[in-house]
Amino acid sequence: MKHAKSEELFRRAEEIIPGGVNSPVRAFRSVGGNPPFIARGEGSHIFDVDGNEYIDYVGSWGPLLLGHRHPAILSALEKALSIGTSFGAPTEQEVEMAAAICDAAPSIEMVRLVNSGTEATMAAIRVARGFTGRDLIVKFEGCYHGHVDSLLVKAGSGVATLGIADTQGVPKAFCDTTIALPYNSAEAVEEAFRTHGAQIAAVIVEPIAGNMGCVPPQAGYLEALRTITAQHGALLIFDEVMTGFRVAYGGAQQVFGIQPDLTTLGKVIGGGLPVGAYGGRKEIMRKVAPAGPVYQAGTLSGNPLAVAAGLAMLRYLKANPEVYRQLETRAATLCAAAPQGVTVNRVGSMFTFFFTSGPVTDYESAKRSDTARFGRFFRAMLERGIYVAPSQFEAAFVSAAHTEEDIRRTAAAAREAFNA
Ligand code: KE4
Repeated sequence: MKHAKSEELFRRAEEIIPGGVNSPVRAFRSVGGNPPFIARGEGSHIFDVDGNEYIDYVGSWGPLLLGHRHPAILSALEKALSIGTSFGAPTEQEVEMAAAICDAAPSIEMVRLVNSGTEATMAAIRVARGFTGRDLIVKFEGCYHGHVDSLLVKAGSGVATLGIADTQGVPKAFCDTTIALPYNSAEAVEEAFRTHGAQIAAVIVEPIAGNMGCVPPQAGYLEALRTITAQHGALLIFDEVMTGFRVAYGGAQQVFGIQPDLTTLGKVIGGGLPVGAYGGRKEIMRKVAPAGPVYQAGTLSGNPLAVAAGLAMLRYLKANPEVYRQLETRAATLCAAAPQGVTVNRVGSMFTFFFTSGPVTDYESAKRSDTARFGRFFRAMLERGIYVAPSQFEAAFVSAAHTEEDIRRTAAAAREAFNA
């Protein structure tokens, strides 16, 4: 494959954008080589500026559950464009969007739209602190909840990818309000609450971790979090930015039958445009300004174009539930291609090939993966026209646009690339 134009663009980009990218994981730092610059997407494929074509398993890191340029999303956007781009005032479709989110998840009785997953988690922990009057937050090693100052402690995703112990620029005092525990250990949570229970405002968790690579909750784990937080008067926050509307229409909380107190959403609910959301029980959400004393705001929150795309996505998924069965089937077929010695974790259409004999149940076991071998696998797949997540510590995604032929081609490429 030729990459001359991408290489030239990357050289220019590195001069005027940190690392040449607008989000660290896009820079390919942990897998080697420089990223192709994307010219366009169509369905399950993307095309770079040098004319190379790839089957895309990143899907904008999760939002594109229906693939690139789905007609339902495009027509909603064209219609929205005909009335304007932004008003900074309430619109009818924001009410429809709130109703669609509340309809999908019974635990969400009231919801606020924001512009990213980071804003959603930042607001959710602030509301939890305001509601409980407590300061401490429990998170889990390897989980990533966006670049919220106090949550960038032992975080996953780009932080794990770059091997940054913890980011600079966050005052120790902020980190001291966060208790980071191993994922999938109920005992660690029980111990933390025995010691700090009266000061813990909330536990925030990826109900299916995606940011250390895909790591499902072990049997009973989420139930234990629900029981322990309720016992101690702390809130349980499900960060479903990645899992929301992906693993089921009702998200991971539907799959596992757990009702959190607050849920954060993003990615899929924007249909590829910037939308985040946080919501939960009315008695909690009524704390949010202007209804209550917890302040949170946003110039473009509920933006008409973003909400149009998101609402079209949610309405399409509600009307076509068979999408989830297709996602399951396609992803299961693809993951069956993994050889001995590679641990595959998958829930629905989110998956990770860990280059370790496994099992991978938490951040420590994920970090035992051979990241150099993952890098060789990634580059071999890219050369074969397959674009998986450029990090061992990320999830990859199958979309409803991926065809049986896509899966067959990808499995064939993987069988060669696993031994690169
Ligand atoms: P954003 O602020 O990037 O919209 O959302 C932050 C976030 C919050 N919670 C979860 C569970 C998330 O997965 C994310 C963002 N995910 C990463 C990929 N694993 C975004 C990709 C990137 O940082 O470029």
